Amino acid sequence: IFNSMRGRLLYEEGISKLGGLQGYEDRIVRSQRIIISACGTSWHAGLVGEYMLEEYAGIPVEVEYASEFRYRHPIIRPEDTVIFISQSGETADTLASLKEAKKKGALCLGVCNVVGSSIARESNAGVYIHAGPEIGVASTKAFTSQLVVLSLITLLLARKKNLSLIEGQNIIREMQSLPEKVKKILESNDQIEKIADEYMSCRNFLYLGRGYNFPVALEGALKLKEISYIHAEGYPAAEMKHGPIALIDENMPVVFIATKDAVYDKVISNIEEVKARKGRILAIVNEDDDYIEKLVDHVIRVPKTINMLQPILSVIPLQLLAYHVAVKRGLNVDQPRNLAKSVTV
Ligand code: F1P
Repeated sequence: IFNSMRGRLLYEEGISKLGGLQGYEDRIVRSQRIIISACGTSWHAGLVGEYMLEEYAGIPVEVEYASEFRYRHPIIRPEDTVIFISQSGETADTLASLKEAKKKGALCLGVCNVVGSSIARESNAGVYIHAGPEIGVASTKAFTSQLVVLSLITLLLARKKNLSLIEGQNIIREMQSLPEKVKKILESNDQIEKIADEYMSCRNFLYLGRGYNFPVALEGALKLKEISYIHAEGYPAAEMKHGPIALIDENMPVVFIATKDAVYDKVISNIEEVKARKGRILAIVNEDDDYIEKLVDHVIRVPKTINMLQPILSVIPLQLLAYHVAVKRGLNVDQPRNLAKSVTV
């Protein structure tokens, strides 16, 4: 009994971090669909959100680039909930798409970092991610914090639908173990720096992942582009066959996010396809993975967690890789050329 009480408290403590949604939970659960609108890194977080909300909360989700959503005359109904994700809370396209959805009567929720920002103020309700100030232009800790908040929103809704208390508690426990696991990844910093030496002169990269790791591939590629000015493409690993495979040769590094999840075996076949074409492969794998190491040029290990939370861990080595490559190329990682902290026009 004690354990179950503690578990319940643990669960409620996790969900209580979402105070900004109080009073709106039932309305969100009744939504016919959830739309997520965002730009850049925040859009990638939204994609992970889509995967977890559909898997656990059973509500159909669409993820929209705010810059398209605001202009394309989308169908938005009063029964929809639209979540706007923005680190700065000031991104012009995201703010404009929020105003559009509000006009059409949808419930508008903000997931922002900057307290009191425009998107936070315009939303009907929302959650601050409280990641602290992002010093550099490129979003890093905001991404992982957005994923944590989206996981909590997923849990809140899933619990109101059909997730068992035990399963909910297990997910919260896993979330609580994340800080220790992140620390372990940071211990690989020196190893990642050495790997960066080998790849810093490459001109093109391909990042591939499936399932929850597909948005991580997109985000890894974006970080490299933003701060290292190296061309990088993120793709769902299986889509490789529909075009990008033509690019693969010994000069084309391919970064696989290949943690042990439901699609692990499929990712291994994709790795084999790249290997057969002499691609150079760097793989992000779980600590206990001794198989992929034999197939690829380099591995970086991350601790295992449940599939929906794995992106929070898998993205960190990719952020570090982009950072080290940029520093080695003599670039200013905090102020990349042409980029603005908040894109307000
Ligand atoms: C969106 C974003 C960031 C990116 C850069 C430009 O910002 O695309 O993801 O790293 O800073 O803006 P936001 O809406 O999340 O503030």
